[in-house]
Amino acid sequence: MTTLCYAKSTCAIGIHVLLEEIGKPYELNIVDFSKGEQKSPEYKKLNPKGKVAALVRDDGSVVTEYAAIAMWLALTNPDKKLLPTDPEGMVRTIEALDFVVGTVHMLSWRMWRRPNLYCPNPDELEGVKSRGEAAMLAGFDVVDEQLEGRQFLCGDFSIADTALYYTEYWAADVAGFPLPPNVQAHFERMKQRPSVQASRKLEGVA
Ligand SMILES: N[C@@H](CCC(=O)N[C@@H](CS)C(=O)NCC(=O)O)C(=O)O
Repeated sequence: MTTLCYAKSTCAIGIHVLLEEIGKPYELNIVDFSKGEQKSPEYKKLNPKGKVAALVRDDGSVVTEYAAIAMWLALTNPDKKLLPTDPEGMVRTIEALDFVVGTVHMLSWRMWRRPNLYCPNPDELEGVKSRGEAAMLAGFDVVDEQLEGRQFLCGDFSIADTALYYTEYWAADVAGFPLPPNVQAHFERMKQRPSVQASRKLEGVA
């Protein structure tokens, strides 16, 4: 059965939301970061990168990287309309998703969350965190403009919105950063979806 390698408070949250949107049976392989399981030889046999999310497909093959997993799920479940089929719609969706994953998550949040990976000097950690926070909020400002007059990032709900949701969750619920108005409204809209409610239940947040 399709299995999502998942750890709490990680970007795998967004893939979990997608699996809930699709509604087909799946399993979770909970990877316990507090025990370092993501770097264990056993897990690295599944994903040599030692990261989540990773999706084990029905044939046992593994897909990693948020965009690739999300595209796979969207393309193999076309009835769920998670990715536009016209070239312009598709490219705009990937553009929005990649900005969230590549910039808001990887180049901003990660710096705030794990400043020690960027700087060995303990005296400079707070400065690194501040730069990560500023970069994340600047990223949300870009997203805020894109959301002006829209319910979802690319008009209709898509895989890009699930990526935005996990970064909103981190910013608002984990870090307590203020979200700009359109992003906050998107976050509230996402929390109305049963898929996101299932995610929040798993994460243990209201
Ligand atoms: N570029 C990857 C990023 C995956 C990633 O960084 N995952 C983090 C959790 S959000 C992780 O597994 N980190 C484990 C570690 O660094 O030890 C993707 O798009 O899926």
